[in-house]
Amino acid sequence: MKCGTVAVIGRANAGKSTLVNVLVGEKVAIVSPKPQTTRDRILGVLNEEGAQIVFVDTPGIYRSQNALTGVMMHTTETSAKDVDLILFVHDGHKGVADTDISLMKKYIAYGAPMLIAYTKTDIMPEENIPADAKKLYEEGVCCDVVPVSARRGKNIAKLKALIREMLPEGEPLFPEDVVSDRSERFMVGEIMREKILLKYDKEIPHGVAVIVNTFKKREGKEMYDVDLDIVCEKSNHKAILIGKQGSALKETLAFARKEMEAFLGCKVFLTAYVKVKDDWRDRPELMREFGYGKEEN
Ligand SMILES: Nc1nc2c(ncn2[C@@H]2O[C@H](COP(=O)(O)OP(=O)(O)O)[C@@H](O)[C@H]2O)c(=O)[nH]1
Ligand SMILES: [Mg+2]
Repeated sequence: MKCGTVAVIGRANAGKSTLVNVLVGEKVAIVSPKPQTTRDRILGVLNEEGAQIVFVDTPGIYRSQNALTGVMMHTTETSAKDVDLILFVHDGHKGVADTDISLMKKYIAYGAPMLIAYTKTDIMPEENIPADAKKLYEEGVCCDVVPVSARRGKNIAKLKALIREMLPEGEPLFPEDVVSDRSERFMVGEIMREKILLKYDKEIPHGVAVIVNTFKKREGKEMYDVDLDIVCEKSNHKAILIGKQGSALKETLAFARKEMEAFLGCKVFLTAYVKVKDDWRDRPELMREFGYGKEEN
């Protein structure tokens, strides 16, 4: 059968995690309009008749600003090596700049076959697509370009078929019922972080880490107890996260709990405390404590 790993590479916010979720058919990675949403390497596994495709969602391509983005960029780079295929995700509605072309060429040079998913075609004029494809071809980006919309599900079947074709024959790496290498415990923390990314503005979400202290099913009950620490970088951020008489936090927790319940298929009793750890994103020992830069969580 066709089996292999596909590294999903591209700029921050290009739409990588959204595309991986759509390809896998389940939410394996959180998504938000803010860059730096994905901090870890996450595997999403697509099982089909005669094929297993393992997508490696990555944090994306960054210029390193602090120790955390440094680790994130390192994760992206190591993920792009030793895979069967690189799926380069390009945000089509932003056009094609010379810097995009040099990035694409850089990853082609890594040696694995490459395919470009030119995404977000739902929010751009259709006539730009052939012009951009021509530009890529003329500039020597020698691989297939597939225009898709992850949001609308457009051309996803075609992309999947092409990926499948390009993978080698082999044995599956995961059991058939596995969709992600991440635990439910990890996803619950990520769901919390996604809701914070969606609800708060500016620099607050980027400085937030979520630590899962408790993730436990109640004995004999269809219910999970989840206790989290929401760690932020500054005490004024803590005040904003909590809001007047706790109102902002309450809303965010309710929002997160709803999705956790849908994800786990049962009730969740959610508690969370907001803590401040000054500038943790520049403190490698704290980053490690929060689980960043490790292969597994
Ligand atoms: N209109 C449109 N928006 C998209 C599409 N794919 C992703 N997005 C949005 O782009 C933003 C970044 O997506 P995300 O998957 O987190 O990007 P990543 O940083 O590359 O993983 C989110 O707000 C998504 O909802 C698409 O096909 N069409
Ligand atoms: Mg992402």
